[in-house]
Amino acid sequence: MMKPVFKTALCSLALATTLTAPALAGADGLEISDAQMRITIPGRPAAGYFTLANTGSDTRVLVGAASPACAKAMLHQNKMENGVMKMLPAGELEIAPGDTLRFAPGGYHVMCMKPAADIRNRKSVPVTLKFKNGETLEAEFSVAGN
Ligand SMILES: [Cu+2]
Repeated sequence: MMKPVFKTALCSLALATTLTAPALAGADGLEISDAQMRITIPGRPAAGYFTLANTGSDTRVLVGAASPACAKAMLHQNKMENGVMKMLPAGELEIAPGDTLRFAPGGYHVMCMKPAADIRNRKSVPVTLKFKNGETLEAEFSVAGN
């Protein structure tokens, strides 16, 4: 497993060592691994990271996320602009057959607004990834940083 090398405000916490979570349900030809929800301090958004491989024969387009553990979940991207780290909506993310999309500190993340009050006490939370063709992929994201 590759470890992210970026440092941002959201990723200053130690990495959990066991991050692999099997997909619970979903879409053929999509394999999610290393799914984690990283929490920082209470009241701040949590950040979801994962690796998503397209092992199917069609291009998939990731368009959104949802979780009962977040008041709202959004796909975001960190971008360095003029020396300042900015956060932008990720938009639609295409994954061609054979390609892997990585959400990792310093790049893409699932922004989990208003995480559930008890998230710190939970081992994992379910997150549903949404695709343009209407498919969804639900996976358990292990809670890291607590
Ligand atoms: Cu964000």
